[in-house]
Amino acid sequence: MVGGDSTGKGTKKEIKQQILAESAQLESLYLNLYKGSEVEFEALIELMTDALWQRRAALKKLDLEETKWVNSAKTIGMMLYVDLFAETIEGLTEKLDYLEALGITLIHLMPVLEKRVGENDGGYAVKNYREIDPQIGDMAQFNQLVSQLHKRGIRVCIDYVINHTANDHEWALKAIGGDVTYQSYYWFFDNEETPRRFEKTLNQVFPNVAPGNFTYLSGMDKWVMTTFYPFQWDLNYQNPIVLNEMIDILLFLANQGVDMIRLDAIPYIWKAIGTSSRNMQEAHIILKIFREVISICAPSVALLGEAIVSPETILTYFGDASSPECHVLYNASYMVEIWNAIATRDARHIALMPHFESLNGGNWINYARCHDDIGWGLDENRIRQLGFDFYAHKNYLIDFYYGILKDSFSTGELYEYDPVTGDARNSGTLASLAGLEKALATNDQYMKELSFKRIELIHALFILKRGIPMLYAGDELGQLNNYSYKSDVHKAHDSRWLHRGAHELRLLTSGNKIHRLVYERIKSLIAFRKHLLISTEILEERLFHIGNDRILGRCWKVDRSEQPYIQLFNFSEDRQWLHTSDLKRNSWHGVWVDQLTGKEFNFEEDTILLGPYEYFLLKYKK
Ligand code: OTU
Repeated sequence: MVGGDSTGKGTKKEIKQQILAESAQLESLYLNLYKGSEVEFEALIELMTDALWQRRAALKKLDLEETKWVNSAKTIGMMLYVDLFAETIEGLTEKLDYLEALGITLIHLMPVLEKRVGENDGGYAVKNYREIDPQIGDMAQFNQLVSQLHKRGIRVCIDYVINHTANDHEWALKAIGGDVTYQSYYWFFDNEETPRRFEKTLNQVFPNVAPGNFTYLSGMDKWVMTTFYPFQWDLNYQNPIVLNEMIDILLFLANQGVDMIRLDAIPYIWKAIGTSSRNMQEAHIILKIFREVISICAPSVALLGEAIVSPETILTYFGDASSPECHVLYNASYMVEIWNAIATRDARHIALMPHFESLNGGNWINYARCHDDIGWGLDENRIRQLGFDFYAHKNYLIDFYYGILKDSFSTGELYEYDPVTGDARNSGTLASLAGLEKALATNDQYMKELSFKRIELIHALFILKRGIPMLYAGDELGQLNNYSYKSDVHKAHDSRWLHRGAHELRLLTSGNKIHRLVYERIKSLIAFRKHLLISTEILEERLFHIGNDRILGRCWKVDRSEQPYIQLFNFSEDRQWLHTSDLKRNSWHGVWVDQLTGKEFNFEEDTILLGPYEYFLLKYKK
């Protein structure tokens, strides 16, 4: 990194020299992607120089630590919408005690930048990347918030929607006005011929709510590429000026003091006719360029890539030996398999997952729910290997979480249902999907207890896992589905709003007491993780075989301890026994203590009993 001296700023010329001295890799990536674009590369160096010149001394001091915090086992995240959580930035400032008491050390504030007027995909259609959305506050308040969070030891992540802008972004408006320079920022076509050729090999992200990948603009009599909603115009990264603009904004955001930037929809950023236009090699080069720029100009800022694709493909976004890409990625496959195993009570869906170690010093984010739907990105081969028909199995999960199966405890909705193929994704809050909504509606004590245990188990599965646990605000209170979106014209067609209700803090004091119990339990799980890992890191995590398919076995190797920590999770509402031979096979003998409850287990006895949805974290005693 450069600018290591946090006191002396150096002249602009010196800063440029420092950047040039470190930009060999950047230059080769850039000029390989954009042949003959020496002028644009020179412009990139200039804008980087400006950004580094403007970077505050306090941030440069943080830069000396680089992104070490990303790998700390003490990092616990929560993602939230500012407006849903606290209406405004000021409102959020007043709720910081709540987040701190819960033990959160990283908050992901979902789209905070000025969004499109009217329908805006929950803020993922950005009108202006340099302003905070006026409905929640302004940049001065945001900067204040960041420094208050930092004082409390809480890091901040914001979204950067890089694949598209809103159609009321300044560039789009200029393009509509006939400015060809800005038309070249997007994918414009005079007629439908090229879009048709493109469509032959493209998939659809929103086949129901936004079919097709192109939108006809009648006022201009032109077509524009819109992979997501028609008001989200895909940026054209084949134009190096677009990349320069987007890097300029990246550094502007980094200079606001945020610690992490979530790059939205990275698999989509490079398009080429005759291809799927997803996960293209050039998309990786662009991410490598982002990473080089960040490590030169703001090395304490981590890039979180959002790629919800197959696990093998997600992994590639950590980069390769030649150069790194994202620091952090979502462990989407683990999320899907949690729900798969919960519905089927079959731990093998997780137990048989291949191990994907994060690369290039990066880390995974583990989570169960977020603001999006659950897309069933299952591993077809593994499902077949377990003896199930893949399509029947997937349909079972879809119907199970829709709640229409007789034995389903779940209350959810379909998302992007395709009546022709029967394919769909599912929406719903963690608690409703885990059975709390049905249990409360029927006031069945047994179902209430089971759903409580399920909610706890699901949280334990990702809080007690190597990586960064990320909670979705509201889940810590066992919040239920919110159906009010159905009466809002901008939302009714998009069932993801089912799990985007306002944060119901009142549940702590009023309403069914089960919400308070959920909150207390999750709070203690977070505290437990932090306490357990206070002076140690998880060096290695692996799954081990257990003869009982209802039980998942996982262990951690931690430093300063010869014996690992052993985790056992029961995925069933029935009691389950496991033979201690499944443990002794790994050379684990003697007496072990559950760190959560203090309960002791002697591996010399024949079996170990786990109650409904019970889980243990065992440490060797003697
Ligand atoms: C993301 O999700 C956001 O998380 C969504 O809230 C946005 O609507 C969307 O981008 C557009 O900005 O398809 O169903 O592989 O899965 O980018 C959610 C990545 C999505 C995609 C992901 C996208």
